[in-house]
Amino acid sequence: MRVLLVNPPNCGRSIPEERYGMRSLKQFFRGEPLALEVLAGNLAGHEVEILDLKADPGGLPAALARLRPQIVGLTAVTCEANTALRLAGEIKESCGAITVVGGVHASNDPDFFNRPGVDYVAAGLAKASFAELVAAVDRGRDTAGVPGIARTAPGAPLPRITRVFSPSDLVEDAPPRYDLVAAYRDHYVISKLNIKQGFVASAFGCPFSCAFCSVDALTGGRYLTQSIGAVLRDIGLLGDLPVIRLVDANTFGDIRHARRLAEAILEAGIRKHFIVDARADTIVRHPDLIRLWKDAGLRSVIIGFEEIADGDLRSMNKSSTVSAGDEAIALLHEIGVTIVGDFIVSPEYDEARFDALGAYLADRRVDLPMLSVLTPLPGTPLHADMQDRLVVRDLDYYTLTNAVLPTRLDERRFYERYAGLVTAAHAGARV
Ligand code: B12
Ligand code: SF4
Repeated sequence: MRVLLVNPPNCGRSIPEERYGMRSLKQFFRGEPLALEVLAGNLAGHEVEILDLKADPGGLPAALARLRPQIVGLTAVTCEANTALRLAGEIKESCGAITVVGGVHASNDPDFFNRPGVDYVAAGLAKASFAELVAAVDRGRDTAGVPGIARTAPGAPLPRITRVFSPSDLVEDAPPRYDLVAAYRDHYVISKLNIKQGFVASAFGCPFSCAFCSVDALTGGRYLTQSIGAVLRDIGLLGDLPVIRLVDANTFGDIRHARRLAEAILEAGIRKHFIVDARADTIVRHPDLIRLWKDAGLRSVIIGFEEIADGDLRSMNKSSTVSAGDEAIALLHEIGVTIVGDFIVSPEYDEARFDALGAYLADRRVDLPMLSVLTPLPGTPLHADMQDRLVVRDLDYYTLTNAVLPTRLDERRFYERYAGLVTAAHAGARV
């Protein structure tokens, strides 16, 4: 079959820009669409292309005309959901292809895509299930029974999507098709540093369940690791790229696996810089692991500090503490690993809480603080708790840089304080 996999363009809207002319809060990130490369890897025997509209925003008509796809798969996070829906409608109208939407938003809020223009919704890791769907279409078989994927029924309830994810869903013997994005490779750089980076997955899901996080739905709450051999193979496939971002939600969620991976990188003589996501409490509990990873090339750790008071961390079900954050910062500086720190600014913040976060950031040596606004993302426990309080429901604004809940401060003042923190954080950035 001819299959086109589409990464939506950078999208999402900005309230501070639209209402108050503040441009500094709009973020545009780019990186290779590993999800689509992974899906393509398991479609041997089919003619597959990847279209990255983040790198080539006007590329859709030409790709449709060239490939004349029979199936088009779209990926989308929440702020891309409206765009994916619109693209699916345009694609169907233009070439009549079967459209399938998957990814973070489809996994957390599959009903959203139960609309005209979308034929199937895939939930969770879909490397195996998407290949099963494509094979069923190819052979003219019934497509209703593929676990993990539902046929849409606009106007009627979407059938319940069930699939119990297991290591077999990783289909490890089929590597990601990095070659399919070769034409876009120059776009995949770490912004500001202009260093090329490649993405590799070493694990999926997370053993924790923070209330605001939408990762749970991707694996049905399980934490699944890729075999060491598969991770080394994927690093090798990326050739001479100097930086490897392990895009796992939590790279050190299984300490034994994380240790074996670092040892294997050292034994194989791989000389790369690695960027990983890790929790502060894990770093504090396992300093030897972090030292081992430093030897293996660890350059930066992305840590979700989230909040600066233990009560707030508890209410987010973060299962970590402010002091663990402080200890992790000290340890990483001692070892010589830079820290990218994620912080969540609540719309509930008043002047005093903004002051407190500003003082914390000025005091702690987080090399690059990343500040997002607390956003109840559909499908998360936070959304279940707060959906009645939402004042913005248009998913275009769910970029994590807009207040979709009421602000305690006057709204303009909230964004002024938020923008002030972001500017200060980036001015002092050391990554
Ligand atoms: C790498 C990454 C990016 C990259 C690349 C994404 C891309 N497609 O271009 C970049 C840097 C561009 C990016 C950008 C953003 N990101 Co991001 N990103 C990630 C990260 C770290 C890893 C994703 C990944 O590659 N995983 C590995 C692949 C193999 O797994 P996967 O994506 O889950 O794909 C599997 C399944 O989901 C499914 N699947 C996925 N797509 C499809 C499509 C089809 C057709 C099918 C059948 C199946 C399917 O099958 C895949 C293989 O098993 C995740 C966190 C995480 N660890 O999940 C956040 C994450 C996805 N990002 C997030 C966010 C918020 C953003 C931004 C909005 C940030 C911002 N403020 O701007 C932007 C969105 C884009 C924009 N507006 O500019 C959130 C999404 C939350 C949500 N519900 O929306 C996450 C979960 C992190 C978080 N903070 O919680 N991101
Ligand atoms: S530790 Fe990180 S990845 Fe895991 S649930 Fe919490 S926020 Fe999500």
